[in-house]
Order: sequence, then C-alpha cells, then structure tokens
Amino acid sequence: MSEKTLKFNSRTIHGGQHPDKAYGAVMPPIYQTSTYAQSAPGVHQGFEYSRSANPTRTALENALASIENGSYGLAFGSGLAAIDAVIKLLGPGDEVISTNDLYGGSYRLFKQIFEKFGITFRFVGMQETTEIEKQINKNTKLIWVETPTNPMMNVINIEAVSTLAKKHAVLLAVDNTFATPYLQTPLDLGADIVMHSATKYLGGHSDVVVGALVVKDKKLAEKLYFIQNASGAVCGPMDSFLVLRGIKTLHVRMQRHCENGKVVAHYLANHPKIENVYWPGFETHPNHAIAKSQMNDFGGMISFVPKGSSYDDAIKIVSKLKLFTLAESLGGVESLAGHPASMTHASIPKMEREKIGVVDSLIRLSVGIEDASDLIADLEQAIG
Ligand code: P1T
Repeated sequence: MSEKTLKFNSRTIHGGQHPDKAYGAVMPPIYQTSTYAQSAPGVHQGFEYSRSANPTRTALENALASIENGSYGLAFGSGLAAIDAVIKLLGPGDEVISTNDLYGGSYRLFKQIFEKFGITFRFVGMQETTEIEKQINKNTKLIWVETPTNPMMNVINIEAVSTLAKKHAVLLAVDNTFATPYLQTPLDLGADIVMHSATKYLGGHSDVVVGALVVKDKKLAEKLYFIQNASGAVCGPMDSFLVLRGIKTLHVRMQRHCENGKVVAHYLANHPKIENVYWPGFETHPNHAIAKSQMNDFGGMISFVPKGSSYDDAIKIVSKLKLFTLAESLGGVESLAGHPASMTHASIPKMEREKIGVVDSLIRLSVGIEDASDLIADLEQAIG
C-alpha cells in the first residue's frame, strides 16, 4: 500500500516511518550521538555529524513532510529558529509583507533582529488581499502569513494570497501552528513553505520546544537545508522523538480540541459578563466563510474580552482559573490561559497591538482535551 494513498489519520502514525534498520524497532531510537564512525574517510551509512543529520531527526522530518503533504521536512530547535531560517533566504534590501496580527516573538525577530540586517518588514491586515497587493514592490521577496492569527483569530485566505504571490513571483510562507495539518494544509493551497512551532499541537504535551518547515520544491528545500546546517539551530534527537510521538496522536487530540473549543466558545459568547469572543467557528466571525472553506474545523484557540474591559478585569479572571493554567504557549493536552498584553505579545508596542485588538483586557485560551464540563465549571467560578 503506497503511503501517498493513506488518509491523514493514518499518515500521522505511519507517514515517512520505517522500522529501524538495526533491530527493527517500531519507534525510531533516540540516536543520542553527535557523530558516526566512518570505515574510511567519507565512507559512512548516511550520517556524518548530527548537526547535518541525525536518524531520529530524519524520522521526524519525514513525518512532518508526510502530514503536511510536502516533500521535504526540516526540524529546528524552536519555532523561531525555523522562522529565522526562512528569513535567511533573503538579503539586505529585500522586503517581507507580514500579517500584522501575529505571535509577538515573530514580530520581535523581524523588527529587532532582521531589520538591522537591512530587511524591511511591512505589517498588513491580510483579510483583504488588495491590502497586500498595495504593499508589493520590486523588492518584495516573501509574504508571511499566520492563520488563524495569534491571538485575534483572524483567518486569511491562503489560496487568494498564493495567487497574488505567484503573480508577483514572491514566496509565500504560512505559519500553520494554530491550525495544524489536521485543519488545513497550506501547501495544497499554493503556499511554498509551511512553518510550525511544533512546541504546540504537533508535540502536544507541553514537554518540548521544536520548530519545523515543510516544502514541496527541491531547490527551496536545498536552500533551507543549507541554512539549517550552516546556522545550526537543529532539533535534538530526544526532542525529535517526543514530537514524533506527539504527531502519532495529533488527529485524535485535534478532534477533541475542536469539540471542546466549540463548547467553550459558545459558553463564553452566551455569558453576560463577556464582551467579545474571537473564534472562527462563529457564523458572525468576519472570516467565517473562509475558515469554513479552508479549514476542516475551527480549533481550540479562543480569545475573549470581559465586560469592563480593563487590565484588572482580565487579570482577576486569569488569576482565579484553576484547571486552566496561567502560562505562555498553547496546543498541549492541558488547558492554558494567557494574557497576551503582558505575556506572549508584550514585545509588540502597546499602540501597535491595540490597533489590531490586542487590548490590555484580552484573554487567550488554549482549550485542552479535559472533560468539557470541568472546563466550563472552572470558567464559571473564575468569571462569576
Ligand atoms: O516558541 P517557539 O517554538 O519558538 O515558536 C514561536 C511561535 C511561532 N508561531 C506561532 C504562531 C506561535 O504561537 C509561536 C509561539 N507562541 C507562543 C509561545 C504563544 O504562547 O503564543
């Protein structure tokens, strides 16, 4: 049976995987080694040095390529290291058009690291493709899309942006961290690069920090591999093993994240003490139609603003939560609550973040896979 014909729910388990060559181990062993014996100079079994390649990482990279419907996967030491590798495809004078509502750390990397090296970033609301086109000029080399966005849950039409990118011969990269390939596969919609913070849903257990890139094009893969090896921000063997294990249950976890997300989103929307709830599954969400057509479901990420809309209102609620842990990150089996203004998006200037809705009273939930009634009870006692 060819792997290409397997459905997504089978590829999470079998995609790119083969029993280990040494003893037939079903799970690839954690090859905790930096180097490999050579019988003569340059004569080896495909591995020379673990920055260049490591069998456990290769197993993960093959799994990543399979679940994203790509051809080549690359695993990095963090999501930001993966983004860093993409931007290193560019040089001084080049320009990037990025979603204006994105993870604060991505914004910080763009503005505070890469602008120093002469790369310009233009941040644009991407719900209207025409807004992107207005910013394209002869120096534009890359469009960076995050969808759904972190933390405002805007949804961007990947296929429409891809048509635009192709028209202007610009690369399109999509940060697929929030959706995962369970919900959407950007390469199928015309993206050139898919990026993940595998720290989140792919790992799924809040026990690892890993990043990933997946591409279809061989030349692009070679350029990114060159950067991965030359810059060296690779994913270690133990972390590769953990993400590989996480991916095997991605589909069952995501199904429950989506079910619980729906219950929590509706609970919040009907709560008299809640002002706004941001979740793309609502018919009233401004991008619901696109979400419905490009995603298989709506995920477990929700942001909301309590009535009163002050910093203190938000802090009171997140401090009272017991089952939801107040913490950075998302996508693990356990539910987390975050306060973007002081946590994940603190590196974005207040004026910039407020323009896109990341107000001081915004709360972000990563709805886990606990029993939904326990999650509602926790929110009930915290919101009052
Ligand atoms: O944390 P790291 O693995 O380096 O990934 C960075 C990253 C990239 N893209 C998105 C959409 C992300 O959400 C993140 C990391 N985000 C958090 C830690 C957070 O709590 O939002």
